[in-house]
Amino acid sequence: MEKKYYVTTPIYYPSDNLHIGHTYCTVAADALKRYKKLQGYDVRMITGTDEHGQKIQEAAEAAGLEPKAYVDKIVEETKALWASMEIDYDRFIRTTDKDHEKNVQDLFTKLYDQGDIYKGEYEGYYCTPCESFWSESQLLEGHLCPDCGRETYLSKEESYFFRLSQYQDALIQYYEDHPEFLQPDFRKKEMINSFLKEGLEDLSVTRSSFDWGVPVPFDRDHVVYVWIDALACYLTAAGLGNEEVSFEDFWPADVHLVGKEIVRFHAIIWPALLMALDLPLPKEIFGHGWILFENDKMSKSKGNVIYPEPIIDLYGVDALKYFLLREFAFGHDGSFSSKSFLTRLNSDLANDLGNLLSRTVSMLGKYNEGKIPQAGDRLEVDKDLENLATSTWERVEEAMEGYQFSKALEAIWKLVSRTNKYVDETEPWVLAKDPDPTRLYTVLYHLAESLRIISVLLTPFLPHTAKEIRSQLGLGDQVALEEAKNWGLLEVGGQTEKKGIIFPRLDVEAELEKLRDKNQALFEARQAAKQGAKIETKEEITIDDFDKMDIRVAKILKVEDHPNADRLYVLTIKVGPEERVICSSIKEDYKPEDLVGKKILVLVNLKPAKMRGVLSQGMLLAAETEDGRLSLASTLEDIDDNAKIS
Ligand code: ME8
Repeated sequence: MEKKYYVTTPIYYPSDNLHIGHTYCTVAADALKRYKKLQGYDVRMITGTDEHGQKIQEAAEAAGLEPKAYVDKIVEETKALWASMEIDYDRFIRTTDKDHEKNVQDLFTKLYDQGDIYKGEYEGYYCTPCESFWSESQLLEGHLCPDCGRETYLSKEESYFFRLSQYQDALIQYYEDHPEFLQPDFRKKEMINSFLKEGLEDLSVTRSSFDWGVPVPFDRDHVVYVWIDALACYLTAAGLGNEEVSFEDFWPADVHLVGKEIVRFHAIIWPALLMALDLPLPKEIFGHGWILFENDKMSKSKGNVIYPEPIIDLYGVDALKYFLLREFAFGHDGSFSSKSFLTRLNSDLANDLGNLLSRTVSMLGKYNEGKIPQAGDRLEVDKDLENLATSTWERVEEAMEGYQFSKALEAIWKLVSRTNKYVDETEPWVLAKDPDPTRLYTVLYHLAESLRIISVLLTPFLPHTAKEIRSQLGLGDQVALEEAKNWGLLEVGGQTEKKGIIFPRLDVEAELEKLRDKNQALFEARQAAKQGAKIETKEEITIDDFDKMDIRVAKILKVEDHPNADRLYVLTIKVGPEERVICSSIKEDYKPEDLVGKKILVLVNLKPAKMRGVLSQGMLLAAETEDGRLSLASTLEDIDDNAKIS
């Protein structure tokens, strides 16, 4: 029977703004699938969308659509992106799929019936802008939100809870017994020390304040918490409750590939749920790093998003895949730069690989009518190449065991470079002058054979390129890893054919501009497509309500760190004749030197409140983006402080 292998990506929140960071995990999972297939496994790879929850419900309302219609449209776009990237998934699972919703309900009921889920009351201080509940001990003085410093209110909500706390010891034990369960190692240490050993609290697993979710079957006032719904997708997509795929064949998953910020859900909540359900745990979870843009988080509001589409249009999907997998170490963050992308494209793909293919097939054409010649006796230099070529798979395999895509490609490129060096060492154009062609033929055979092995090893990572190389060598697409282990598989007399250049050399500066323009045009088109959509506002107010607020221009005189709160600044401001102190959580967004001397807007009649021991007299006005970045509000022209806003 064929060995089975199951790999998952996370299921993505529906977004019309998927950037190259989002494609990272999918590209990696696709390469892993293709690699395991090459090894002879029957592989199942899944991806999908995480469609429930309050934010989606609100986004749909804002777009004037029903939630399902809203997500349907985005799902089509997402699938089109994966198709253009040739992501070879076996199921695109949506949390709104009927078989999945049924599974979620069945699992929830089972956990409830056996006492792992119970009904209780969720009590906490709610911060509306942050959409977060806090316990009293987490709040700043005056019941202010520790994240944004704004007022919270006490909220009680009936909720069902999962007895997560009861699985703490079992999880710690599991981690001890299965050191490979969570990788890389530093993520495991973080999980154990920051969460598991700190103590686990029971987890609220339903919501009743909105209804876009899987209903709790025995209590229709509640919908199941999005993370339970989302994680359970891994089971549905493995075939749970589905007759077409055998769940037993694919569960437990061999690996869940996930981004670093969602490791906690996968490494704590998920195994505890599976333990409660009496299901085997996934064999491994790998937390990968983030792709940043110039060391900053990519976000629409910062306008620094890099989209995959322009890159694919201009340079092909293999160029993007190669860069993502080669440039960044999978467990760590990496910074994308178009310049390093184009430079690598030139050096590794055009100069090294492209050139090797092109000169090899050219010489075969020129010296042997394009036919694979018979090799004669081998010299040391030939054996050296053979040895490296037939052993490179070992280094690729070792790297892939640890999900080190970059190391796998590095090993393949060592062989590419060695083969290029072999051309320089053997100088076939000089050998061609010898009336006895034996040595020339040996060298040409070695070049073609080395390229054949390279094509096998490249198949999982650059499927297009591998096919192209094989086609020029006169070979078919079907490959197995075994073929990279043995020398001499190219048949003598086989017909090769020189076709186009696989990766043309680029003028980096000119391409930089082209790429930037195309990316920007797409960004603008997507923004424009959103125009016409309506925003959702708070309840209407009268002008009298507004008049109650006294907002004035103030000048910042001094900015100091708050003595007791890491996230806060203590600002001294001047409003006309008066000096005041205000605490504010803008530390992540501004350095003190960016603030001193600036004029900003302040709500001056807000009731003073102590924030961690410092009396704050008023509130700075700031705009907040979707991803939580703050930008202080000011006036268009420089105007005297104390001027009133009306
Ligand atoms: O978290 N670089 O969905 P999501 C690398 N629905 N990876 C990135 C990235 C970047 N710049 N930006 C995002 C969710 N990602 C949940 C998952 S799974 C049961 C539920 C990755 O759309 C991110 O780390 O916010 C995550 O792994 C994936 O994109 C989906 O993120």
